[in-house]
Amino acid sequence: SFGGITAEAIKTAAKAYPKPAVTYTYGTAGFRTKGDLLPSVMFRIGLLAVLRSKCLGKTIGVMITASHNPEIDNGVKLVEPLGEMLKQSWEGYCTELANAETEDAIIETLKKVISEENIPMDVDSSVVIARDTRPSGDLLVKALLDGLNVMKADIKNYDMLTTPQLHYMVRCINTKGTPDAYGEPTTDGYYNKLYSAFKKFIAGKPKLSQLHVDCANGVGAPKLKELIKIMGDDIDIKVENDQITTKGKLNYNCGADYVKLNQSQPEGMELKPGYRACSLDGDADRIVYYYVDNDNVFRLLDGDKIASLAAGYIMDMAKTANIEIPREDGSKSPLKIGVVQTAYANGSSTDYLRNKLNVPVPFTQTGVKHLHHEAQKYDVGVYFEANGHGTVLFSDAAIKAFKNSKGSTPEQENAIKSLQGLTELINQAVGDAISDMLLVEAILTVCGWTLEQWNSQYTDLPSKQEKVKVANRHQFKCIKADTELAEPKELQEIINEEVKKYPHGRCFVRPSGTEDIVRVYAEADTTENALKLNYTISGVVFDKFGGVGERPSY
Ligand code: G16
Repeated sequence: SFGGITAEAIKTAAKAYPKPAVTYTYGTAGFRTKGDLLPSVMFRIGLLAVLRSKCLGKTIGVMITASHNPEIDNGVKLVEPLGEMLKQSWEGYCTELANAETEDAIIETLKKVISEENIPMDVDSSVVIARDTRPSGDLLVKALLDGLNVMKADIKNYDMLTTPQLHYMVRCINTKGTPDAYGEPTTDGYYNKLYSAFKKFIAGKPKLSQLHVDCANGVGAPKLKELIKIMGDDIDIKVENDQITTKGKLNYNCGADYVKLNQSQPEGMELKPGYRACSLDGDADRIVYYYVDNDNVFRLLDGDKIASLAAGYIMDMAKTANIEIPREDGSKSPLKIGVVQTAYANGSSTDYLRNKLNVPVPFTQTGVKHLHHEAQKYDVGVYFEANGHGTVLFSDAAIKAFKNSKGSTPEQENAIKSLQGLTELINQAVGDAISDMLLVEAILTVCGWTLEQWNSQYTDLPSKQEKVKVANRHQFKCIKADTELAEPKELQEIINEEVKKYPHGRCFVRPSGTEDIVRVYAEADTTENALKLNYTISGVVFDKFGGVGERPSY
C-alpha cells in the first residue's frame, strides 16, 4: 500500500484520466502542450507532488500555466520548498509517470520512485496549487485535485495567482517560524512585503511619471490592480491589456514575449514619446520595458538591460558600502557579484558587463532553472534571460552582513541600507515581473533616470530571433550552453561559414522546450545583416531539416 492508500484506489481514480496517444516531455519549464491533452498529466503530477512532499517533509507547489504560450496551451510545473524549480533528477520521474500507458504502469512507476528515493510513505504531505487565467485551467485543476485527493494530501488551493506568487507562497509556508521566515503566505502578505520595501527604498525622492503596464490580458492584470490599491499614491501605474475573460486575448499580439520577439509595441495600448511602458507575460514572470523616442523609434529595454541596470547599481552600492563577507574558512573578502546570461543575451550587453562593469558573466543553457543554480554561486547573483525572465539572488552570508553592518559615514550607511532594501524588494524564490518592475522603478527613482538614460548604458547589436516549425525538433542537439549544435553537424558547419560573412556575426539554432518550434537567433553589425544572417539559416533549417508550413522569410 502507499501509506495506507491501496493501489486499487489509485488505479480506480486513474481510470478517469487515460493517457492520450502522445509522448510527453518535461521541457524548459515543465510540461507544455495543448490544454486538452493535459488532464492525465495533471492527475499524475498530483500523485508525484505528494511523493515529493513526503520525500522532503515539506510543502510542494504545483502551478498550472503555459506562461507566454498561446491561450489554448497549458502546462504544469512543480515548485520546490524554497520556491525553486523542481530538482532536475525528478524531471525523469515526471516524464515516466506522464507517459505511463496503463494504470498498472502508473503503480509501477510510483513504486519505483518510492524505492529509489527511499520515501517514507507514512508521513503527511502538503501541496499548494494555483493556476493562471487560461480557460482550460478549471478542468486541469480538477484533474490535479483528483490526483492529490486520492493520495490524501493536505491541499491549499490559491485559485488564480501569478506564477511567482505561487513560488512565494511555497517559500513562505516552508520558512514560517524559522529565522529565514520569508513572509505571510497570502497575496496581501506578498503585496505588503514588496510595497514596504519599495517605499523605504525611494523615500524622499521625487516620484517617476506614469508607467503603462501591458499585462498580456493575463493574471498579472488583476494581481497588479490589487498591488496598486495597496500602494496608493506611491506609484502611478496604468494597467493596460487587462481583458482576462475575453477569449483569445491572452498573449495575443501583446505581452513580454511578443514585444521582445517583434521588437515592437503591443497592440491594445497607446505609446507616445515621453510615455514609460513595460510588458508582462501571461503568468507575470517576465518583464521588458520600452518607449518610443522623439523620432517615434521603438526602443526596447529587455532582460539584458534590466540585468545591467541592477548589476551596475548594486556594484556602485557595494563599492560605497565596502562590506567584507565572512567566508567558511574564517577569512573575509569583498562581495562577489556575478551576472548569469544565456546564448540569447545581446553581445553588447555581455561586452558591457564584462568590460565596463568588470563583472564575471557565466553562461548557462536556456531556462531559469539553469541560471538560478549558477547565480547561487555568488554573494549577489544577478540572472536575467534576454526575454525578461530573471531576478537577483543574495547569499545568506550577504544578507547577514548587510543586516549586521553599520556604516561609518552617512554615504556608507545609505549604501548598506540600499543593499538590504534590495534583498526585500527582489523575489528571492524566482524571477517575478511585478517584483522586477518595482526593482527597476526603485533604481530609476533613486538615480533620477529616464528610460533614455537607462538605455544609453550600451547600444544593443541588431538582432533577430525567428521561430521555424519542423517535423521533428528533437533532431537538434545543442552544446556549449546552447551556442552550438552537436547535431546536425552539417547545419553547424553552414552556420560557421555564414557567420564569418558578417562583422559581429553570431548565430545559433536551438529547439524550444516550451513550444513545438526551433528558435533561430542571429546578431550582426547592422539590422540588415542580422536579418540576412537569420533568414539564411532559418531557410536552411526549413529546407534541409523538415520544415513544416510556411517558409520563414522577411
Ligand atoms: C520559460 C522558461 C524560460 C525560457 C522560456 C523559453 O518561460 O521559464 O526560462 O526562457 O520558457 O524557453 P524555450 O526557448 O525553451 O521555449 P515562460 O515565461 O514560458 O515560463
